[in-house]
Amino acid sequence: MAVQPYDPENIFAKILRGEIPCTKVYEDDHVLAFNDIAPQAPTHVLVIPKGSYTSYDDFALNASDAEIVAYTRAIGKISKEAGVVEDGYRLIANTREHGRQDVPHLHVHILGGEKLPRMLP
Ligand code: IU
Repeated sequence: MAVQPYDPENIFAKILRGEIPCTKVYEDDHVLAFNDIAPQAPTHVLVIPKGSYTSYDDFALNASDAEIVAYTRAIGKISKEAGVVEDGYRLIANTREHGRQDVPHLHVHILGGEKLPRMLP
């Protein structure tokens, strides 16, 4: 399947434009984070870059160094502020069709607050 261009009508783009509300947990110049609407664990935060990046590969290959540093650092900060660092947590970036990515704007899930089910790999 061909790589699709960024869709500005995806739900996270609408959240970034303020057209749809979210429960914000963190924001800086490059990053927004909010609670997942259907949490799969006591802590379930989605962290998104503000730039229009479809998926992890798009971001990693096309974002500026400043955006990449900000995003990486924000994921660390939010995990710490959520209180999951000591006991542990999981980061997930479902990517494109085979990765079962539903929303085509890069998002990393931060999951924690309980011992999570084992998963592949
Ligand atoms: P995925 O990795 O693309 O499958 O994850 C999308 C997530 O976005 C999923 O966990 C949804 O519960 C979540 N979500 C949301 O938080 N708010 C929304 O309005 C919609 C999806 I649509």
